[in-house]
Amino acid sequence: MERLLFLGFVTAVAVSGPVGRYPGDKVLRLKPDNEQHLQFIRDVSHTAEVDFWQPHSVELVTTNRSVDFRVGAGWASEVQAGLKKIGLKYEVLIENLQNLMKNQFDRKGSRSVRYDYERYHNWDQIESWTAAIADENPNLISRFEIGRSYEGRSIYLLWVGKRTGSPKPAIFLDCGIHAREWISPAFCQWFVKEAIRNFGISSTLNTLVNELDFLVVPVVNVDGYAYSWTKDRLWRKTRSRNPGSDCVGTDPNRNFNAKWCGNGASRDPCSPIYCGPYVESEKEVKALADFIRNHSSIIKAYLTMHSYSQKCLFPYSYTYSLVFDHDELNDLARNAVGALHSLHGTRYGFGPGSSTIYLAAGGSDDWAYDLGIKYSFTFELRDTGRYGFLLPESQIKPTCEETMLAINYIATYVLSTWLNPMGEWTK
Ligand code: 0X9
Ligand code: ZN
Ligand code: ZN
Repeated sequence: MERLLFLGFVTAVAVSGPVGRYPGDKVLRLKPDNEQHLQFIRDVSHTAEVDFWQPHSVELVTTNRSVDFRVGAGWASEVQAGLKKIGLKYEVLIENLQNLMKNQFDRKGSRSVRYDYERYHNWDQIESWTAAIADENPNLISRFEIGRSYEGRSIYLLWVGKRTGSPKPAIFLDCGIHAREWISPAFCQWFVKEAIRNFGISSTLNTLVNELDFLVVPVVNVDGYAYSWTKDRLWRKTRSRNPGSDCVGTDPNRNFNAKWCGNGASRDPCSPIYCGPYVESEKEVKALADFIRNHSSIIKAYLTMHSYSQKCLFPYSYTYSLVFDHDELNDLARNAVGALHSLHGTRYGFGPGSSTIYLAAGGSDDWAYDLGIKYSFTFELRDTGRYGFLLPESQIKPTCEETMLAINYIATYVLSTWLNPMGEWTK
């Protein structure tokens, strides 16, 4: 039986207002292939209004890797002229950022009571959703508050799985570590919805929900997420204040205890990849890390959802050294993205973070792996840059559907490695 979630009082709000002022701003993509190109990009990053999307910071720009960045309206023509002059070809990914944002935000306030999983939801809506879905599925879902954010918001964890009376192995899944990556929280909500929908129906997911628990944190960086809805759609970090600096926030995915503040992280509070003043300085990171440490005996896999670039990454990102389990994780990632591809033909890359994208110390996946959680993966969801962080709502469904196949694959694999032929736990 399909169970629907009704949220009596939640009406989808008409969202408008400040989402960052970006009229006339463009997003460009280019691929530097020599030192002159690199130098030009560095110069531009200091003089012009630019903001790096992929990679996230000018320090991470290298030759033979494409770069996406936003350039302010007032700088666009000058930067484009400069690029032509040095012979660095570029592509305009987004002509006018504000128009795109405006189109995505100008929607009528619908009064539907059924939770719409094919839309992005603000934090208040997601918070109500966590309460409602737990209330309506008491046999399958419990909601916990694992901590509070810097600004005092609750960080929730949904414990999803059939009650069996005995402790079950678990798969940890988090979303929304980075604020602007809206498809990520949308995926966690989709995942929970699917787990309930399939419950009782004979399906892989049903088996998984019977045998495993899924520990789902729909939004980790709740303050940043709220801020991305109200003030700046492209906010990435937390919202904690940095003493002695006007710049706000720490990159939560540089704040974990995994070669903290090493390569690919910055000590500058103004950097989008600021590692924070000390390990786990961010309350959101501390809450997540504490929970995982306290449940490390049952957590068999750690999955964290980000966007964009369509990749399935595994440790390490803090070093080029291969992990002990490299071959197994590489096979698993290959098969997971193969399953994903089978639905809509979406291509994902895979491999260790360091060699697949860039060195970036202090990430949650590396930390979880070093804690002993072997199956540790970061997903970078759709797309590859056409819309980037502004992935249209029309892509929520296909993105989530295909990603479910990858998660199912990993969960099924993890389950199989722990069960003997009698279906009993062996380790
Ligand atoms: O740089 C990141 O934190 C992630 N990419 S994102 O575009 N979503 O910001 C990649 C994380 C890979 N893992 C680690 N760096 N540990
Ligand atoms: Zn991210
Ligand atoms: Zn589809």
